[in-house]
Amino acid sequence: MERTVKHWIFATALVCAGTAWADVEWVRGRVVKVEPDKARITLQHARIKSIRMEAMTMPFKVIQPERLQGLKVGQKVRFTVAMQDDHLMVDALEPVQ
Ligand SMILES: [Cu+2]
Repeated sequence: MERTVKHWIFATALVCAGTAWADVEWVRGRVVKVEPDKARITLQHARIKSIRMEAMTMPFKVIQPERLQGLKVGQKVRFTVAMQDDHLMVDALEPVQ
């Protein structure tokens, strides 16, 4: 858990430092935990090139919590990330086959 939090802080710091944020990048992931009441989802995600984040499992806040409806643990998804209030957040999120 602590390691996950460190990844989170590191990623946020990277983005705040001015990492290029050009194209929207769809990232592949798998649902580890869904917490709609906290607008949060934990994803095991592939590398996110745009923010130079390696593949890992970490929690994300979700801009639109309604996107979490119907998601199940173990489900494969694709998602995009965006900065909101200085936090890295999941923007679009959808199941994939
Ligand atoms: Cu990550």
